[in-house]
Amino acid sequence: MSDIVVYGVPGSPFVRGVQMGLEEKHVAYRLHPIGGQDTKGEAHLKRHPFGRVPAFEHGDFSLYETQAILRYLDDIFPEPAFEPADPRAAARMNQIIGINDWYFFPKVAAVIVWQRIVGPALIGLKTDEEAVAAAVPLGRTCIAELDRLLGSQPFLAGDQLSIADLMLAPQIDFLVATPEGRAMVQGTRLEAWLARMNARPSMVATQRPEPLRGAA
Ligand SMILES: N[C@@H](CCC(=O)N[C@@H](CS)C(=O)NCC(=O)O)C(=O)O
Repeated sequence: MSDIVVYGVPGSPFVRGVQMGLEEKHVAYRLHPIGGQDTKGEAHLKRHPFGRVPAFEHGDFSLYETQAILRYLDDIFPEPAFEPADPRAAARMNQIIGINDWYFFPKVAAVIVWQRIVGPALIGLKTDEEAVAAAVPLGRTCIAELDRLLGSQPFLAGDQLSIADLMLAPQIDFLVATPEGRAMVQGTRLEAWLARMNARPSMVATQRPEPLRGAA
């Protein structure tokens, strides 16, 4: 059995990013599924005191925070490299991770995807239309900026797949399952990028489970 364990809610974009990293590197791992309602439970808080997913173990080494996990994987399994050697490409990758962690996930994707898909599917939530509408302007800014940074490159930080693609593809794939997300991404170069990412075996192998797969 693999000594790598990913603890996470199946389908969560951050969890999926770590799983994709392991799939891309062809490293065996075990997904220990956590229920959405169990992230703040005692057992999981011991792994992740902030009650989030993913949490990660490699033998006796435990870690949380998606980008830290992906950087660690890149250090111990160097091929294929996820961090560009070119300083400017590496800086772009880090910039895009920052956009995801500070603006795009917490203020846009988490709000719209929760209100439109996850909340209704898992707890029968009635969508708060005002919350969705309030998240759209920043969403447009994030998507416009990611589109600009992608430009005509194959991947977000240049010629090679990087941690930026691994973190953003699961987020944007989830967002475009909502009408607001589809409208934001339509007509941008991110559409073709997402199609290329969705064709990768790492994305195919880490599909969201059924209740979270459908379009809102
Ligand atoms: N900064 C964290 C963010 C992780 C995060 O927010 N994960 C979400 C799921 S995509 C989560 O755990 N949500 C559950 C909750 O808030 O209870 C990371 O990079 O791993």
